[in-house]
Amino acid sequence: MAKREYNFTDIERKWQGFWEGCGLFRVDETSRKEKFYCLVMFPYPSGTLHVGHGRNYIIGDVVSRYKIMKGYNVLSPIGWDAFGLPAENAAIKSGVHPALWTRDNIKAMKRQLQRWGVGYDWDREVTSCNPDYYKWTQWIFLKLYENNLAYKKKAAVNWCPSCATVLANEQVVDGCCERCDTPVRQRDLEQWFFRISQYAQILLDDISLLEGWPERVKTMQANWIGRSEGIRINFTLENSDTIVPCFTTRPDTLYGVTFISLAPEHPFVNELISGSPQEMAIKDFIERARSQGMVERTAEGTEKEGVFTGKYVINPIDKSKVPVWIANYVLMEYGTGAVMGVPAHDQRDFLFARKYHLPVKIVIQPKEGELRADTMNAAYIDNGVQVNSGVFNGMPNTETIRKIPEYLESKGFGAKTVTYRLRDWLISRQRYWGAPIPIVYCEKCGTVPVPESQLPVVLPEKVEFKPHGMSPLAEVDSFINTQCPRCSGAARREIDTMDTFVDSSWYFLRYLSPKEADRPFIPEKVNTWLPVDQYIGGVEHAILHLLYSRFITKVLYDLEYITFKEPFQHLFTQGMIIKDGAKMSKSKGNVVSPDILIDKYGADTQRLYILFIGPPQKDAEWNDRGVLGAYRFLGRLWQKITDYEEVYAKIPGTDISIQKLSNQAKTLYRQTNQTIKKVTEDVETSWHFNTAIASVMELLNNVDLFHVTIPQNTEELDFHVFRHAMETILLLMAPFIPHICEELWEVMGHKPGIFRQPWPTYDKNAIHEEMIEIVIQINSKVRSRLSVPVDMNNDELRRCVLDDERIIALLDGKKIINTVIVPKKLVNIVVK
Ligand code: ANZ
Ligand code: ZN
Repeated sequence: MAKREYNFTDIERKWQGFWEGCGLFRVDETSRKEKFYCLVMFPYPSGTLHVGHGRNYIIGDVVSRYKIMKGYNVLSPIGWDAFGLPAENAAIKSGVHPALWTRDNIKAMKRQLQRWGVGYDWDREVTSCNPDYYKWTQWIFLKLYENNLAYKKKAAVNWCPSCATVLANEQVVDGCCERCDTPVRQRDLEQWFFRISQYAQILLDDISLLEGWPERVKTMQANWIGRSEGIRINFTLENSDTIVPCFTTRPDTLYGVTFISLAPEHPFVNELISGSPQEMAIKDFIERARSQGMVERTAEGTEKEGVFTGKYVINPIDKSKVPVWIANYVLMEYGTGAVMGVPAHDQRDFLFARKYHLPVKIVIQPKEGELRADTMNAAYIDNGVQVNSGVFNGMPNTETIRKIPEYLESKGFGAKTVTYRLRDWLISRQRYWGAPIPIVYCEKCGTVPVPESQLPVVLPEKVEFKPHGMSPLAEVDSFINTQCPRCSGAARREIDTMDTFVDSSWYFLRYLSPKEADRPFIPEKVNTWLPVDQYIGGVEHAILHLLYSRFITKVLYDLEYITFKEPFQHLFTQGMIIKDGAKMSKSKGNVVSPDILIDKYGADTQRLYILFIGPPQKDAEWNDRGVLGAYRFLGRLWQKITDYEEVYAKIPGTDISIQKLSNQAKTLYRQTNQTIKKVTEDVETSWHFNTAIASVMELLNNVDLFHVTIPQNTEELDFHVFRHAMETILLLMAPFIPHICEELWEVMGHKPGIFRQPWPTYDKNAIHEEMIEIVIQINSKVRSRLSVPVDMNNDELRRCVLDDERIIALLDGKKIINTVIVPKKLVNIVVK
């Protein structure tokens, strides 16, 4: 018979068709098997996937296939996070409509995913830019609006003059637009917000429910929420009743205040400076500070700048007179927008004071050594003993940090408060390619939500794309002009669209009933299938996407639509694939295209290499030679199995009894069982796919040392051990390299469908370490030898020796006085 070629192109196409045909990834909702919801973050349809993206989907596929073999009812869906800026930028640049651009990209990327052989239930595909999806994104907006969790306010926003759009804080990198690098400015606009701040505490508390999340991500979530316990201390404007509260976490330093600073946006600022001879100069400074952008203003390296208002406040604790400044490093969005300046004990205040020659007053001295205000060159921020602090002198500041607030509260000079860094979620975008916000403005009725029965508010198709500040929707009269849902009078539509993070904050619910026309999701279904058992995605989403999804889940829980409090039980964040020292990106030109590699070596080679490249949680460097190594391994596997293609059918399988095996077969059988144990542990507990694969490679090396003899009858067991080793390799590797394993499984004479096989289990008796030979002496004369496992302890060994038939015969009629054991060598029985 002609040698069978490893024709990966045909093989991969064949098995992809097979899985589709038998519905391997189609969920049977009537199944009684335990459910397993495996979710990969749905991709943004940017055009093409590179091998770096592939890691995410391939890892997800490994988990799904493994769980299928473990007997779970696996749900593995996919969809498209299809709204967003790039589509609109493409429209501006090349005139192609975002809808077309997106649709074509989805088509191309879908093909790529399928070529990798990653399995999804394609019947559940969701696309966030389709009206049947965004209808329900709008519904979510309405629910938030009805419950006072969506509101509109004028707010300073990050504005990119070049992209002509508002940017979220995270889109600002070093004070510049993440996309085009133009310096970001501040601008006031009426914006829609979601009141996520109301959920700050519960989002923080429930981090404790996220058992299966990486510690690092939980810490990032906690830091982003940024709970801070402190006190608002009321400073009073000199000769006035006006109170300026300052939020501080260090009330122990209150006697050290030598100035206070207001944010440039602080509402008192106008009142303070009007009529001042410095008014113009101050206004000028404020304008500059505001144009700096929030991120830059608070960055550590940014110069601390300020201006004196000419006014003073009174420190409530010692009635001292304190100058009022305006400073760039104070943000209106945090605390009270006003800070008490303690240069001796806060580094930013220290730099500020040195720059503007403000006094430095030490109120905490270290236990050892004494600081001097004129010679210190950095703030002293550690603990110590209170000085210059009236009745509190001599106390440790760890004590006054509690006592001073108690005193202030008793006098009505302040109130303890908790502040969060988490800001409300700005969801308005002055963009076309997003879900329209379902709001109408009526002269008579004011702001009116579009009733659910009128959803979706459909995005008009015919619009002009121009790179200027207004949304293209602003010019579509047929969209803007509408009827008031309340009074039927003429009204105007909101023209902002929603942040795409709103689209992605609930998509994992839609997968359970993607075609449901009357509801966003069916409660019974989501309550059965959620929380997601395993979520897989990039660490770049460790903060916002996950936080927003948690928030929306909690809102739906509170509104009693769902019964679970957290959407994602386990989270896995995979590392990036690096090429030539950098993250793969089109602009850097270091992208490795999966298509070329698949044409040349096949999908399994690429999958194997991506999984073998290193622990999946870590970044890994791409190496073209590694791909070749993976290809060669598949070649060897192919060869080893197809070499005996005709034998498998002739010699039917049989149980393996370890006692009857030759020594070399025993060794291979043991190694095979050890490999099952190792791979199962690596996949199940640590996700070390690379070491799992390495141990299978080692097993294949061991098979090479094994002399396969073609048996003449079934009694000859060695061939069965070889067969068992090869079948095990296929089963263990099936989640990683599914196509070739399916093909070879068939070559070995099985009915097609390796994923119908259970995940292999190991023979506990066979797994023991090697046997060694122990010399048995009687009265120091060698009488026998015994083969025992090396890890046998002395007691077991003694029992084993005394139970041995030959020894029993030799000892007949004699009395044992003593047994001397030299571990791993000999047992000497002393008799009389
Ligand atoms: C006086 C003081 C003395 C402070 C000292 C610190 C050390 P966290 O822990 O992050 O919550 N702060 C308050 N509001 C601010 C604002 N709007 N913009 C900028 N900074 C602000 O930080 C709380 C501290 O940050 C507060 O405590 C305040 O400075 C500053 F030795 O008050 B502290
Ligand atoms: Zn009206």
